[in-house]
Amino acid sequence: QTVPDPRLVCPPVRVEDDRTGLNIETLKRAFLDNLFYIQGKFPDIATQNDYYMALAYTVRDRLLKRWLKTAQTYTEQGSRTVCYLSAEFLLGPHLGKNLINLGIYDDVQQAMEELGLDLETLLEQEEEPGLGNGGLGRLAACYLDSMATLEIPSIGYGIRYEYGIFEQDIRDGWQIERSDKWLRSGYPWEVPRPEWSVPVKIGGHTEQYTDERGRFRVRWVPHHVVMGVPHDTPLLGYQVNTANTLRLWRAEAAESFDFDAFNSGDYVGAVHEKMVSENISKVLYPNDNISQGKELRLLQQIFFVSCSLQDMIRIMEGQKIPLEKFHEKFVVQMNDTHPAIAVAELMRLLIDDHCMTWDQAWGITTRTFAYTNHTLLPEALERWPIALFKKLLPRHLELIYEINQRFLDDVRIRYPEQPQMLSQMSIIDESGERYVRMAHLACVGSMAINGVAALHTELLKQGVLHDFYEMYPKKFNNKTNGVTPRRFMVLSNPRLSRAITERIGPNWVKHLDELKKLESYVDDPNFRQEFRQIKFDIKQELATYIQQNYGVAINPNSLFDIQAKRIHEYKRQHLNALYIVTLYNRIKANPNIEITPRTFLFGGKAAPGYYTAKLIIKLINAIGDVVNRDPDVRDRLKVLFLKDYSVKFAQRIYPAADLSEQISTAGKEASGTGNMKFAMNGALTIGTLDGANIEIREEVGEENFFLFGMTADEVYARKAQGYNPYDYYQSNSELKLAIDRIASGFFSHGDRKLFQPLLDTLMHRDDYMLFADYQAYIDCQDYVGQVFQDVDRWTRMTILNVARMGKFSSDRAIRDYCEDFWKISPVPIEIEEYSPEAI
Ligand code: BZD
Repeated sequence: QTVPDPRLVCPPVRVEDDRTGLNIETLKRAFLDNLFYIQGKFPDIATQNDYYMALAYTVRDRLLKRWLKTAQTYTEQGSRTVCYLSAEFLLGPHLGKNLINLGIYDDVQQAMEELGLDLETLLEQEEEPGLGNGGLGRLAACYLDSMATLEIPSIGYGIRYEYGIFEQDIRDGWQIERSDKWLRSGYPWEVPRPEWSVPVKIGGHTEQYTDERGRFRVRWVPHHVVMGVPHDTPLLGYQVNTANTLRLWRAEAAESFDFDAFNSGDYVGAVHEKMVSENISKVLYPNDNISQGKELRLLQQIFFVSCSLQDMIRIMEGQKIPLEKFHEKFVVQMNDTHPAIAVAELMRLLIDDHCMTWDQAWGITTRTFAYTNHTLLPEALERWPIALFKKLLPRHLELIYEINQRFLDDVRIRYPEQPQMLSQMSIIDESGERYVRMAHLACVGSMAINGVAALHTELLKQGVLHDFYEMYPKKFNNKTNGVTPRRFMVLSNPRLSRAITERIGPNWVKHLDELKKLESYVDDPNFRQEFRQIKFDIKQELATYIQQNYGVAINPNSLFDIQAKRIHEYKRQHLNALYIVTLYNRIKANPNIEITPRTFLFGGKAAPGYYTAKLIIKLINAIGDVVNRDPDVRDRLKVLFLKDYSVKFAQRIYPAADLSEQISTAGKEASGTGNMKFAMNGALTIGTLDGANIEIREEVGEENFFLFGMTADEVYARKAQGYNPYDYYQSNSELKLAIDRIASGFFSHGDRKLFQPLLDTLMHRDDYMLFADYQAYIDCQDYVGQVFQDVDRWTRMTILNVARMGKFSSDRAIRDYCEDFWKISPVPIEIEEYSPEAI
């Protein structure tokens, strides 16, 4: 390496220059400069998108020094680093978050105002990268935010899908999907790094050979090679200089591979192969909690995992750290089993490419990985047919067989008299067609395993991962989820945040436990009044938005009852719908009945191939169409399905809620995180004893939580007894009336067939036990309606909810991971202050 000319090294960046300065005049100048030089526009012909882009570049410029300095510090110090491997990152818009984290939101707002522009409008322009389905992807994004804020060296690794989660439209009450072109107007937040591209082998076969030193080796001769090109996004922490990296891989054809085909004249064939390679990062699979055993999905997994592990090895080589210390340099957290092939891939890299022995490689591997499980649902557990594995990843299959053989030897020693343990715990499922069980691979290859809420971790230990818990009890450790208060309070609810800061100071944003101090204001009439006023104003804004976009008038004084999350039978949006029909029936039977006026709002996407979920959307819309128009209802009920729920839209929804619906069948929702976001914004929860609801209730106090329904144990017991939903239908008159009204075609223009599939499932199977919980839910909802009338009591409950949500900050979760699994401490980043002499 040549030594660079010292004058070329790191030009001194003045804090006050146009690319770094944070004062209003500098911001304005920089903005106009970017509008001219990057967007190529004079202000008078610029579009709102041009303005957004100019502002985004202005803000990005201000991240760069922190970003590069962060990378440089980690390199110089050889810092131990968390690599968070996730097939999904649901980031949400960057601009607002970066303004908050840089501490320049208000100044930029003023700068824009002085230029005649409205910051809110510009923020609206940003198209969010929808690179995730729901909770799992959003959790990854919250964790990256907390790691940056806590100054923890980390890299997020994932896939740069060209098409993220589809856009949802509603036509005639049905969901229709449109492809999401999030890159269409340019994406200013990323920097491609083609110089760090890596090859990924696919298919082919393996060969044995003896190397020059007489060692027995295996060589993988792939069918073809795909290149992964990293695209980096800086993620700045809150009020720190740390800006960590999210590195997403885009698939590209390898040049060498096209070469032969080009030369032999098969131009079209060569281009076709190029297309096939690029398909790998083309589209996000739109299923949440369902595993689709598709070839392309397995390709996506090996693709981003192999790229990421090779990248880690490159980083170690750059820092001159010997590969034997891989597990000291990195801890690799696997977000569910989607990256679990990493266990075999790291073994392959260490043994085949870096000549390590099995024992050495296995020692490193099992000290490197940790595995987070996000679901108990059997349909979500990933298993890949052996034939598919062999076709795409022949070398990995050999390695997995070897890992399994050695593992089963341990099992045999541990359980000498129990041969069934071998088939139960094997990484290979041999009960019928043979499969690779990815959760088993993850458990065997990891030093730590966690569920995402206390109940979930317990159920994992008792159920799906019971055998692994018996064998390795010390690996298991619960990590209850958390969410970032920067996005879900400061950014999405600035008024509430200001009111809080005025009372208890600003530290709560980084130390959410400090919200406790609000408890002393629970009887303060000023605070109570302000708290109510804020909620009312936000509800009114949402009402205006709904009037403008849906043409439906809603009453901001009504109880805003919101269920916003993916549509899934286990989440039971249709139980909510049954309550609405029940209320409607009561009104029809007695038009003068007293009921608390309510606005029922729903949001969420259904997987495109999940018919029942789509039918639930149709049902909600069908009920809304009738109820919203019926003069007997007299505006006491409104029902709306808000389309295209996204992170951006969620930020508007959480602050507007009075009631948060968290009504999954107990034992089915691993944690939930929406439950936390609603409660932090002063909504009360109606919920079952499921996932993190249990812990939320513990924190806020049972008197401040609307609990109903069976416990997980009761659910299992009832199933074991032989559950017959039809008995409930016959013996509960309100339930029967609700079901019969839907069945009669009342909500479907007389069509009695439309909802029959849904009703049949409920009456004869009811896997998620809506009927068993129906009466408890109705009673609880009626009680909510009463309590809402008692304004003082309600206000008190909501303030206490906010004050007691400290535990659910993702900062707490990340601290727990750091202490228990990762053994990493903060690395502060110093930025030299501006000093004129230095220039
Ligand atoms: O993960 C969710 C769980 O359902 C929630 O209970 C939990 O709070 C969050 C975060 O831990 N799981 C998912 O979101 N899962 C998926 O999106 C998914 C996607 C692809 C394949 C399988 C599952």
